[in-house]
Amino acid sequence: MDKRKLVKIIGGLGALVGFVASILGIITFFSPYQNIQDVIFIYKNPGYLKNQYAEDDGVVWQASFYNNIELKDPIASAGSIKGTRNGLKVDWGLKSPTRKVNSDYFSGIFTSTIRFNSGEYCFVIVVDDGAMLFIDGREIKNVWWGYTPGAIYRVPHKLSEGPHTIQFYYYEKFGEASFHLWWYPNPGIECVTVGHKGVP
Ligand SMILES: [Ca+2]
Repeated sequence: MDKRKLVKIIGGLGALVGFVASILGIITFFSPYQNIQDVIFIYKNPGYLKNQYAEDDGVVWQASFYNNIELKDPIASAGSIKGTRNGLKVDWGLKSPTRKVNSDYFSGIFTSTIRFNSGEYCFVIVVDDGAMLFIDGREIKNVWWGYTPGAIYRVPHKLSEGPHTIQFYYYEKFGEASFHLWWYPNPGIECVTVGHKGVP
């Protein structure tokens, strides 16, 4: 093969790779997910998000709110909040959670004791602005650093058969306020710990 032909072929392949990479980049940019692996995972599992957002059979969580972002006493408001089938999802938008709580610069602790089958679970957090997750008093996820648009934080965690106490610490600095914590059993390779505070 002459040299010019070879250069043309290599150039063509390079352009193709560049084209595919930019298409993937554009899809990722416009999707609500953090990276291309998330986009591919959701694409391959079309029922996944629908199942995770199911609102039936929610359990009750105890909630306490503070008018600061450090969970510092006194409690400004306390009550209960209904969760989803496999987690807790709230979206306060620009509003405050209750009449006695700020619409910005507030924090809250959400606690529930939930019965699990034994096995490994993937705990997933989407949060605006920051959160920490404790299971049976042990910190398993810490993303207490501020809102990262599109970020989905995951952590695999093994549980024994029976009730376990789930505690979700949350804070809102300003703008929109929302979080979604959920879990599913038997996670695959998509469930890896990234973005833990102090362990990037
Ligand atoms: Ca916010």
